[in-house]
Amino acid sequence: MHFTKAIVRCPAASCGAGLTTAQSGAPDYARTLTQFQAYCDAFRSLGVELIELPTLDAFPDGHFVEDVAVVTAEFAVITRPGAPARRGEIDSIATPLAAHRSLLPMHDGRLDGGDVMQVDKRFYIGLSGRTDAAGIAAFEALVAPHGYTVEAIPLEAGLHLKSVLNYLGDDVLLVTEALAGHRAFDGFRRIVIDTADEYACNTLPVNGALLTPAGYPRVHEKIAALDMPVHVLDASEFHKMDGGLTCLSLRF
Ligand code: CIR
Repeated sequence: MHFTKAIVRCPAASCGAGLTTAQSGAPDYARTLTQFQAYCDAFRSLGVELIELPTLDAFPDGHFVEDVAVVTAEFAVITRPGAPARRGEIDSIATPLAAHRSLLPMHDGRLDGGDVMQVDKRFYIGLSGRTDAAGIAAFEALVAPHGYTVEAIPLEAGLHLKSVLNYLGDDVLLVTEALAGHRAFDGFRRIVIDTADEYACNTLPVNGALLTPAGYPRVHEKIAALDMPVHVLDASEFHKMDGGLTCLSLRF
């Protein structure tokens, strides 16, 4: 899919107070902003116009905009984030999205956009600590009338499905060892990455290029075989917040 726009939100000074399981110390705010700007520059260089939302000091995870909405060619689902502390973020995403898509708000269950991987008209949704069966059912009820199908993928590890699995286009998946053998992915060409490199599984395709985190040479070598331009981005501060490159934008 060719993206013309992406919604991003600059991290707030409070970002170090967000949820995280990573035990790698507090993010450095100046470095966070530098890494965020490099991320935005990569999008612009790939022809994507950015819609930049104001910082949300009251929501330290508010820059992970991917979790509060799922945007398709026809509509945008407004999710019910699994972490109660993040639920208030939806109010500030609905208005900017309404200018571009009709909105389908979820009213039941829990679901984070980071658990939703779209491949054409099919959604693979992680059943995770953030997304439950009721959330997946509520999501399916919203998207099925538009011709989309849904498959739940139980997760044993990882925050979100897209922490361990991403679709790079042309039937190619980047997937960790743990999930590579799942029968749902039999029909795909799978690039399997070691558990030690899991963070780089969160590699994001944008308009024929790949955005991937710095520090994972084994993954860089594997994706080089796809013959797509690769933008290696320092994401160390977002890693400390349990966030990756996909979480920082909503593309459409
Ligand atoms: C959280 O725990 O909700 C944030 N600190 C990280 C969210 C990352 N989002 C994503 O992977 N889609």
